[in-house]
Amino acid sequence: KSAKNIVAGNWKMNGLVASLEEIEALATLIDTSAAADCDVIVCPPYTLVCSLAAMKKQKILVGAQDCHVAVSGAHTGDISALMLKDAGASHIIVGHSERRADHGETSALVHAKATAIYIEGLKAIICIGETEAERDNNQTEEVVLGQLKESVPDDATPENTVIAYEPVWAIGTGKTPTVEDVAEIHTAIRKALINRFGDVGAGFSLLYGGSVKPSNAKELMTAKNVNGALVGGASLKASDFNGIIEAY
Ligand code: G2H
Repeated sequence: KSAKNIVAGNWKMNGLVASLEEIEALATLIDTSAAADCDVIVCPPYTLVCSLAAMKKQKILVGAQDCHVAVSGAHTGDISALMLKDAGASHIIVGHSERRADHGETSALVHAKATAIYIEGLKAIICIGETEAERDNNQTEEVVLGQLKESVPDDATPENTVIAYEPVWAIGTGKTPTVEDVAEIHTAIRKALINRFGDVGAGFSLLYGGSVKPSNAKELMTAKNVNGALVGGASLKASDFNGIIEAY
């Protein structure tokens, strides 16, 4: 695999990590010593990006969970990519299915956010994935490749973009697709990237997300065209997150 391996934690809006003491305790326990061959990224809520980055914890890259498309302006409650860069973030997740569902975010908006992220020289983690109904209707590939096409800008490169495939029905549910299913859709994503970007398409890191835990990480991570994981629930407990990092 020529793409870089990545394990990224998405803390979402979890009370367990809502205070500085808690993130310090958690971040201190994250063990990246096994991560010789992969980048470790932690994406806390906005309010903790600055504190986590200030810890300068060796080998932990800091990310955010979303951003606005604009650099600044009258957008009450929003945060720009520039602000996140200033706070110490290197990566920003965009298009997570929870944002697509809770805030009606479209692939066109995700595309605009990724562009805003590139302008600041940061890296976008662009999420795509089908719902259970779409899967039951055999529309998985059509939906996922459609979101990929519309969400990923033409100036995406393996250096500024990571793709995360997260089947919506597997998020926080404990259910996961089979390794064969993951390999099949990741291979379809890889082919679409090579068709669009040429040989460079082989270099994009493709992460699997959805109920990844230490017990299934190894198997999921060895699937064809899987270069790592985007981890929600299991990233809130250092021992679980460390177990997933060790899967590399
Ligand atoms: C999918 C994932 C993290 P979880 O949203 O992005 O969450 O691992 O809890 O299913």
